Amino acid sequence: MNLVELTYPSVFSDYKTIEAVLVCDADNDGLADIIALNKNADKVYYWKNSGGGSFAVAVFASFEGIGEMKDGYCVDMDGDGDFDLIIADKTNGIKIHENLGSPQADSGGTPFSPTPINIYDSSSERLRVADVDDDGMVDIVYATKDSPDDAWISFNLGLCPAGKYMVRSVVKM
Ligand SMILES: [Ca+2]
Ligand SMILES: [Ca+2]
Ligand SMILES: [Ca+2]
Repeated sequence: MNLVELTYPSVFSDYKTIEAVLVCDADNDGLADIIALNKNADKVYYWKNSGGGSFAVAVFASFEGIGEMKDGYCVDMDGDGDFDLIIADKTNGIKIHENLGSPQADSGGTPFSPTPINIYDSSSERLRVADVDDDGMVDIVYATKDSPDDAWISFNLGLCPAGKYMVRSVVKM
């Protein structure tokens, strides 16, 4: 097999404190967009994929409850067909920003709600998602600084009558 060196465009540079880079089709147009979490600037950066290898200029979103972001994940938490944004924050814990389906002025033009759904309120640095209990709904597995020897799970309970999804309180492993 012959390997070739690829050239590639630089989507972002000079962002020195980005802690996590996420890729998902946030605006549901069939093209993967880029989201970066800046731990020191308290900002979520969002590059919309314009097609043909180019990306729109980043927008900078400030969400409620952001302190020092360390990790994140994009996944459809509520099963409505769009990617929601989960953030693990060293200061403020685990929060979900629901994808509302259209650009939100209060969240820098991203489709994510600026107001989070709180999952866990204390220091969290890493998270993963999986349907741990095999009920068809994605659950959140994470580590916290308060309890460094343990992993925790928040189980997704799905839609409640008000049309919002809920997550059961943490289960210590
Ligand atoms: Ca897109
Ligand atoms: Ca969703
Ligand atoms: Ca589940």
